[in-house]
Amino acid sequence: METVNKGYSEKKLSPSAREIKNAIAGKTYRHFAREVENATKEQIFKACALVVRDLITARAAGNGAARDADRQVHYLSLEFLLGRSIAKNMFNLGIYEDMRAALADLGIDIDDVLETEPDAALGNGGLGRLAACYLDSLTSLGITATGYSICYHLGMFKQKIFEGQQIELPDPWLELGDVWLMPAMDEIEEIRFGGRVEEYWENNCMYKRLADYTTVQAVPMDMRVAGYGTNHTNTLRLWDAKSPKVLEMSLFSRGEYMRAVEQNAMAEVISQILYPEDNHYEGKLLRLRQQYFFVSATLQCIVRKHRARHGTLNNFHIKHVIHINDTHPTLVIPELMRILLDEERMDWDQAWTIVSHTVAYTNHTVLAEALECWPQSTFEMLLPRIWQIVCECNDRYLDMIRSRYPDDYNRQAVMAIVWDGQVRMANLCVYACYAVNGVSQLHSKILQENIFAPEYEMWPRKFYNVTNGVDHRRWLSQINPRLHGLICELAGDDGYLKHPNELQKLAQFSRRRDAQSRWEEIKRANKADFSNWLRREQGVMIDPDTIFDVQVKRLHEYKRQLLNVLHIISLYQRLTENPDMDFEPRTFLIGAKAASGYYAAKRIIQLINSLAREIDNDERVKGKLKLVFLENYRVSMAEKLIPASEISEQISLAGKEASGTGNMKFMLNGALTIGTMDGANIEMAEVLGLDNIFIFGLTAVMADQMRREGYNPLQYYDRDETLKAAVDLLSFGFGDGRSYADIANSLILGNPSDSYMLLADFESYRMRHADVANAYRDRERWNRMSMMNTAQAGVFAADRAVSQYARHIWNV
Ligand code: 26W
Repeated sequence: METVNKGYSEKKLSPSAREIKNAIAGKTYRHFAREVENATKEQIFKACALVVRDLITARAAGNGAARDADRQVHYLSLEFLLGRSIAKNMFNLGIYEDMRAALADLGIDIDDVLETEPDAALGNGGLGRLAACYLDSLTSLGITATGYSICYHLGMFKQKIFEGQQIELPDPWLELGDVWLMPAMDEIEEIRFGGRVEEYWENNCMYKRLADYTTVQAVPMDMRVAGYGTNHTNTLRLWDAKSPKVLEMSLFSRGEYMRAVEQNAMAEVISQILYPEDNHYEGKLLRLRQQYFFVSATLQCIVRKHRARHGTLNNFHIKHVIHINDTHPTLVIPELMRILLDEERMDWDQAWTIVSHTVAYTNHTVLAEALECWPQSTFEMLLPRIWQIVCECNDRYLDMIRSRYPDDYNRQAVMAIVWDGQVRMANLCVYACYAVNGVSQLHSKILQENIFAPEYEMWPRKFYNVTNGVDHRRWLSQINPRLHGLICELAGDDGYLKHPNELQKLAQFSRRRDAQSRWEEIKRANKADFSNWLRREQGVMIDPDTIFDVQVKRLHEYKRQLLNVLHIISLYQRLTENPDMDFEPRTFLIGAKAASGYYAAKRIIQLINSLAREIDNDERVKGKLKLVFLENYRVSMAEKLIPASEISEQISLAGKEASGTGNMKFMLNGALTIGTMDGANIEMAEVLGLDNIFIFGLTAVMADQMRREGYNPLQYYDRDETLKAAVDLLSFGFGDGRSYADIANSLILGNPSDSYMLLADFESYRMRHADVANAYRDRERWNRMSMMNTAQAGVFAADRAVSQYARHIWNV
């Protein structure tokens, strides 16, 4: 068809750009009956996305052989925090420049198209984003893998700040985000809930089946994933819950109109919303329904395809590895047992051999309040057959423990799967899975020595460490094109894209003044870009000639945003007492969402906003100190912020942050870390050397010891004037009339107080910040440190992590 041409010469376009241009115009016309110049920006976005999607589909069509691989990975995660896809896909397809030129030729700025895409926020934080990074690496490394999750209609809530407080708004991302999804109506699965277990005889054997159950349909919504530098593609399958049509019709015909609609809604709520709790579980029935829905649909799908190809499930564990991302998909274990026992009619031992050779588990947190335990009554009512199987697992497990440790009742109590009216998902995982891993060296050690110590004693060879990694192509090359350009120029090529360790080539330039000054200019330009963006987005002005000190992550007490606040208060107080002091001007940027029911976290958000306002209204610190609460922190904001960041705050109490992955993204972009010896910070310090990172505070061992000996925060409060003044300001309150005595009291009064030992670490944190400011003044030193951070960040690439999973755990 004829395309629009606003008088630009088509001759300037390369043939491939011209094809893309025609394709966009074609999509706009066919899907929306509009010429490009009359289309809305949403329609243009969708048209571009469809063009991109077609290219991925064409790649997929070409790699049918690869999908018949010998052994496949199935990555099950209740969260995939994808963010935006269009730029990522264009990058991986290598069509970004053509697309930009094509759009320019249509009179459209590519950035406007990219900005129109909503984030697919199907996750809370680290665990969900990790799944998204790994899916990219799996694909780029040519590994045959499928990701599975739920097609939440509402993703992570949008955060608004109103009068300093967090308000949660719904996130109906599918209105535009559905453009990436292709329903596979021929692969719908039926999921059964409730009912009762019925025993029946056949050929002199007794079998079990569910009766009087209700069903929900699981509709696959597939997102095709393109890799970088390969034609290989993979699929992310998101399950959408639908009411079964037949049942609904029968109710209608019986005149039960209201009940039919009710049942419809009951079924469809399953995929309605992502639970916004991070690192905190609640034994909610709907959440358990989500988990079983997801797991059962996924397994039925894998099993059906396997049967069609092999005619038997005897070799299931040879052909598949099912990876469970934290305990959320644990029900795959009893669900696969159910299929093998009840449908395939295997005996228990045979079924167990298959299951226990198929499943691998990654733990992502040691916080007790995050370990999932379901109340037995809920579990039994919702999943009666699964409950029987879990009980059988528990009985056999306890028999085994008793035979190994006959008189050790305590060991049974700790290791049991069902205990005290609770079903403990982590214990079932460790029992059933052939591999269990943590996500950083320290975290894996804590799992082995603490959380799963008796299990480790029983099966030491089950336990692994795979330190997390991030998609370095997204988190460096794509989001920081200036730095990418300089790295390629210095390194001589873009080889680091496929071989992240080649970033080390930068090290030899870290002392070169010319390279340093270009490095610095790029950071300055990124800071200016971010400042402009923030002014447009949030109406806040920040000065790109101040240090950008950033803490962005979920709001949680263990992550200690409050420690950051106490330090900012201390700087503020010092400045107001001494306005003419020599002071390196700083902008503190804090972004965080609090789980909707997490009161203490919401209070901290309010506090940050009160303090930000107080500082803004104080003429004495103008131009020197600024604090901004970044509203609605999300993947697409991180992509703009991280390239502009200079200091990365990674200040969790040692022993609490399993790994952290934001820390790695900052490091890749040349920000320097101020952090504790926690999670992957330790490994960052190891590759950087202590000269290139600002480490402070208690180690995990010291913190444990201090807790055992009786930690007393008052002792620090009484002794440290600066600390005392900062804590007292919380109680005293701010110009907006708000006092935070409750927070101050949680630190120094009460039992327990200061659970995350902020006061113990405050002084060392403050001293380290003084070192940061000094280092910043020495531009030569700072730039060298910054370059060394990027140079050493290659080990934190997801490609490395996924290769380790492939070799040591998945055997693919
Ligand atoms: C059931 C409630 C719930 C929800 C989410 C419990 C636990 C979670 C996640 C496991 C929390 C999470 O995202 N953990 C983070 O995982 C990252 C990836 O491994 C790590 O880098 C972070 O340190 C860890 O907090």
